[in-house]
Amino acid sequence: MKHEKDRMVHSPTTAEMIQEVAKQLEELPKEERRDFLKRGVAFSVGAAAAMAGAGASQLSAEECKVDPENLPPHIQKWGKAWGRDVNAYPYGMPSKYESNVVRRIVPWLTADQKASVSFTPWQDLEGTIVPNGLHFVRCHGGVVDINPKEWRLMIHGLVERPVILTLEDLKRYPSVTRKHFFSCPANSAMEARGPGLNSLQVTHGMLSSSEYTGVLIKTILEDIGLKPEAKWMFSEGSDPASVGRSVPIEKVLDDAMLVYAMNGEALRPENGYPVRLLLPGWEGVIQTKWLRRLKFDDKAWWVREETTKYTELLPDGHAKMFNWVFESDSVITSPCPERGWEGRKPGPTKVAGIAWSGKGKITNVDVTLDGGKTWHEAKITSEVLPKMITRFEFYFDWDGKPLIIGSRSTDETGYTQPEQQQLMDARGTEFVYHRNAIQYWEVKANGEVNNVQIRRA
Ligand SMILES: Nc1nc2c(c(=O)[nH]1)N[C@H]1C(S)=C(S)[C@@H](COP(=O)(O)O)O[C@H]1N2
Ligand SMILES: [Mo]
Repeated sequence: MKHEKDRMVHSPTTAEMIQEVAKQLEELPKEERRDFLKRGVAFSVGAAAAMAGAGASQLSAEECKVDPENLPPHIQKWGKAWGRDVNAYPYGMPSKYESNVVRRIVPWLTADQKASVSFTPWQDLEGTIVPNGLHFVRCHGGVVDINPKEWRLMIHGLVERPVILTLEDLKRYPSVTRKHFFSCPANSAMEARGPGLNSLQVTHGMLSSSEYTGVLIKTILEDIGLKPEAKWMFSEGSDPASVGRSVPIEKVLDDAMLVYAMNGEALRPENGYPVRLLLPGWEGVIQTKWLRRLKFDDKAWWVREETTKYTELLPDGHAKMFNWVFESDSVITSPCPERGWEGRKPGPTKVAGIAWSGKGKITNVDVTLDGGKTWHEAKITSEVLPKMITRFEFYFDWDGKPLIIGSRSTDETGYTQPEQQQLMDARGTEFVYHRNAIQYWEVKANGEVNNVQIRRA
């Protein structure tokens, strides 16, 4: 790629996005306009909220004030009186000073807030585990509440002994506990054709990671017997959307899990309580929540979510189906549009981020400060586990001049993340899912950080 001729493409401003909606509106048939208009109005509010929301705090001015009398060497005010009762919050809550660390939605993105998505705030997270209350939520029919005593899992089709399991039955099987990232294939989909919103929470917030506890499906199949003709497993949810998908038997017998706990506690309702399917490293849509049925057969089911949806339209007009696995990906989380370097002095500094691959371990992460002309090896700062978030940092002396920063990860298959231009050359302009191109942030001299893309001129 010739960098001298590259150009930088910016994230649109709110005004530009509203104009774009107005233009699309004109092109719509009249009947459809009214519906779209409703979304258009929300669009402007949402775009602004998505960009500004992250900095907003729910604290009063008094609570945010820094009183010099309350700094060392003075005895600080919280050291002069009794604190709260130890069990004031039987289920503990983060500090009130962290009340802006929440999931967020983009209101105009979906027609309602039930078939919708709420994004993980990576700009505020450290380490490799996403707390349960911040795991992204993607639903096609809303969140349902299931009484665990009424939960049943039917396993049938090409098995020797069909069963209907209770939660207690499931928990009697030997369990495993494993850490994995979890992502919707639409993570970064808004970046597929150009920079989307100016927000890390939106560009990469359909990604989370957890320590999962559950039972390998292989373990259950060893007990009930899988017939040799079985080549596929159909998994079905019990919510109104159900979101059934066909899973090839190789994956089922490798590391597919029936998960009942996340980060030490029961799954949250949003994530499929009491039991969800987990297919480590694979796209989220195939990992059925609120599971009710597993059926084994010798062929796939060709359901909606694997034929008309979640396929990739290629330049030659063919659609790629069954595109399950995530390739190597990464993003710089600090700085990012929500957490810029405003007010920062030149000098020793660092950029930090996350990398992940559905194909195994991350072996290497490089960081660029000049829009991809030169790359420097980053330091891995966390455990390196297969199909799991890996943390990296890169240290340098910032001279206070503008930068275009980005990261690219390589996984144990030797595959390295592509540039956006390479991805578009290979996949055309109609793809939206599995967008794993290098994410660039522009850092201005005043510290402001913007979502940009580098394209061949
Ligand atoms: N039953 C059911 N399973 C489902 C869904 C759903 O709406 N219903 N959404 C799917 C999609 S598209 C994704 S990305 C993941 C989201 O899981 P999460 O909400 O725990 O992040 O669940 C998948 N499994
Ligand atoms: Mo998804």
